[in-house]
Amino acid sequence: TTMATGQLFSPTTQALFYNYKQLPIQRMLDFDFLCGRETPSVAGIINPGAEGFQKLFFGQEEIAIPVHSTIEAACAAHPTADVFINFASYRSAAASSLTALKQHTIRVIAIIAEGVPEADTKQLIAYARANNKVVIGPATVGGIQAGAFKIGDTAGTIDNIIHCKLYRPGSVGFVSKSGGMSNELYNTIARVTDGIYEGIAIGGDVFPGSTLSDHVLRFNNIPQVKMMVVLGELGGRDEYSLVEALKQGKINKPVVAWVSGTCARLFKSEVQFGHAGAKSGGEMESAQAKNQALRDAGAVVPTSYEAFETAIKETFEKLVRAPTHIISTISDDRGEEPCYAGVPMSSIVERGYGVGDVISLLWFKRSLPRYCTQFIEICIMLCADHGPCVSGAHNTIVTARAGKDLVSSLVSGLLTIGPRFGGAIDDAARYFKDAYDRGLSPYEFVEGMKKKGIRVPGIGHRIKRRDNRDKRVELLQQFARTHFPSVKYMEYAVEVETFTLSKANNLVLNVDGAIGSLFLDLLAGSGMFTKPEIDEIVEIGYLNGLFVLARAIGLIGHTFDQKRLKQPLYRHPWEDVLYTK
Ligand code: Q5B
Repeated sequence: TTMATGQLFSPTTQALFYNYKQLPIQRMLDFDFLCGRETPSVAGIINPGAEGFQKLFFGQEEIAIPVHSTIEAACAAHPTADVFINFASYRSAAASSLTALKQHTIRVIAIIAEGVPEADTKQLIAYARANNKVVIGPATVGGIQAGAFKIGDTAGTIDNIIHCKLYRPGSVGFVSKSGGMSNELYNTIARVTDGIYEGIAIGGDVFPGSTLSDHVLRFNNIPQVKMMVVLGELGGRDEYSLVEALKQGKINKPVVAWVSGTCARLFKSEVQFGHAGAKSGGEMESAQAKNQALRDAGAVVPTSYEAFETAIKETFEKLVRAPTHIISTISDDRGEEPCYAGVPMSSIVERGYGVGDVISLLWFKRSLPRYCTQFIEICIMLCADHGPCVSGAHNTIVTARAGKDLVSSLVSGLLTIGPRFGGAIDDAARYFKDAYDRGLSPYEFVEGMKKKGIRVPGIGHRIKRRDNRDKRVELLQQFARTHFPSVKYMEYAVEVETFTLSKANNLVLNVDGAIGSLFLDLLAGSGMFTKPEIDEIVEIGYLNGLFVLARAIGLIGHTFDQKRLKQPLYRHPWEDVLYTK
């Protein structure tokens, strides 16, 4: 990065101060001391015709700063002082600035004087540009890099510097035409952001040595600067070069801008405001036109100066509070060890937790009593497999025999889980809960479902019959009767089964129906869930997850089994297909 496009100052930057002005120099040194700088930021003073030392304070200590009679002598004596702060009057400012610019040790000059002839300034600008040097001003208070370096009177008294937190860097790059208003903005920016990184007042002349856009482009290259605030003013076209830079996509950090002087329209004739440059020449140079152009180019431009603070605040908050794209509430892997619902891995192991506990943490976001986690584990164990002939295992076997990998074989089996095969638990819970809670008799419930043309979920099985009951259902019921405080939903499901069995032998309460009704008892009887939580669990449908998880164990087993047996590609036999028209 060249100097003109990057950092101007650092906490070790030193300046030469032209014309002995005690107050601004002392303020620079006070700032240095406040920031904890090791060296004073003023290396030497140039006082034409005088030589010697000037005594000033650096904290409580008095220091002697060398005084030189010429710019050349000062530069020779302080070759590392690369900033030239020019407090000359408007009469001699241009000549002394040009001499300073010509010294190879000087990189940046700040010209404080107001009223420097425009032709002279233009010459300075041309020289500076050609030699990759930066001119701040004329007609400026200067600028500041928070916590590092301050030009002259910038930011006023020490109290104000503390108040505006300028003793340490923030992340806002600020550039203003007006020096007085920059003080105001240092305050505002400190209130609504983490503070200023660097603030520059370019000065109120028609031809500033460096422009608003020069500094915004420079800030854009400084990593510590996260956003820019620009305060322009009516008159001149400087803001349009910023508009151009924005339009050309040269600036990728947010710019909040305001061009002051919107009140100029209230006057019948053209008004010259405080700055030489601050007069509205034509419509293009009006504050309104420049605000609109900046807004159109993508800057954040408020509707009034009063709304400037809010615009800065909101832009900053968007930066620091970047909206997240994912919310997660069940686990956290950022600490020393992962946590499930706040429980660290080590406690899970130390406390001898089982997979039922892990499921209760990750699915239900709480530790459930032992009988509940044991019930979950029994569900997982009992549903892990049901032989090779069921839909899921069949698909997995066919896929494994087609030479596919574990994950493909597994998911091809899992994909069959649904309303008919294994995935009826949620619907069983929904319908049983609704019927029981509404006080429907089994007859009313089953006949009501029939009228609607819906098969009762959890009822019916392909091979299980009244005289060949499903052992898994019995085991689950036994466990629940022994350990659950209440099994009212299960009893209801059994009454429903008694009724359906009176219609057909195969309409037994199946494993899905048993788990669905028993889980309702677990949710209602454990005292661990509120009514709305139970409704949400049933509505979202957590319980098919138990079958999916369990059967994955069996499907993985079937995949390994087929691979172990080196089974060839499966082809269904013709004899088993009815070919018909
Ligand atoms: N009928 C399970 O049917 C099956 C009726 C019904 C009213 C019912 C069927 C069903 C609800 C869904 C359900 C989970 C498709 C089952 C599981 C895991 C598994 C699997 C394994 C494992 C079986 C005969 C007559 C017809 C039907 C009527 C049947 N079910 N009426 N409500 N629920 N159930 N699924 O044998 O008058 O002749 O037209 O959809 O809970 O998947 O091991 O295999 O661990 O892997 O094909 O246990 O019950 O009976 O279709 O021939 O019907 O009964 O309307 O009446 P089937 P169908 P009609 S556990």
